[in-house]
Amino acid sequence: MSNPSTSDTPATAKPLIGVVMGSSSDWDTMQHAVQILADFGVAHEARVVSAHRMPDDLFAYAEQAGPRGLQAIIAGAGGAAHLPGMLAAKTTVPVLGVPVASRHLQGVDSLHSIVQMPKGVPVATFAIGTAGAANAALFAVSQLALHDTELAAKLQAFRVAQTEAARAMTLPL
Ligand code: RP5
Repeated sequence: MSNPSTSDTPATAKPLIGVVMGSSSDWDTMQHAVQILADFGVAHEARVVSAHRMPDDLFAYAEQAGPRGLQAIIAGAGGAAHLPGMLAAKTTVPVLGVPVASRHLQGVDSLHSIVQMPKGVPVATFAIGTAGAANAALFAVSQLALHDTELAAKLQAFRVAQTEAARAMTLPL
């Protein structure tokens, strides 16, 4: 998997989904969101936008998200994970928050930081770690698929393949 700075879809494709994270150390988790978007052929971009280390960039990204045509922002962060909430404070583009597992508190701190938004500023919050990153992307795909029949067919095929894989599971008995 490539580095975040090189994972944008081609410049000709206008990104529909923005994937942002607080640090390059979040990439191991957030690449799972990017992989899903790539698999479904959804135009996207991925970049580091740190709430605490580059707050002006965070505000600019949020303010430009709507005018740039982003349909959702998937935001992953760990620890004092203010990135998703502060993005949501500055844009009405839906923000999907992914708590990244932190070094000391295993991501429970990240989860609490992201999920406990005050009334009126929502962040859709997903599971800690790679499942949350993948599911945030699948959720974004499902929202886009409401108005894209080709994408809806791909999503249905994904679900069928997943069901077949589960049915084929065996146990070491
Ligand atoms: C957060 O701090 C990032 O989202 C990351 O999960 C965490 C640690 O960042 P690094 O110290 O690894 O850059 O802002």
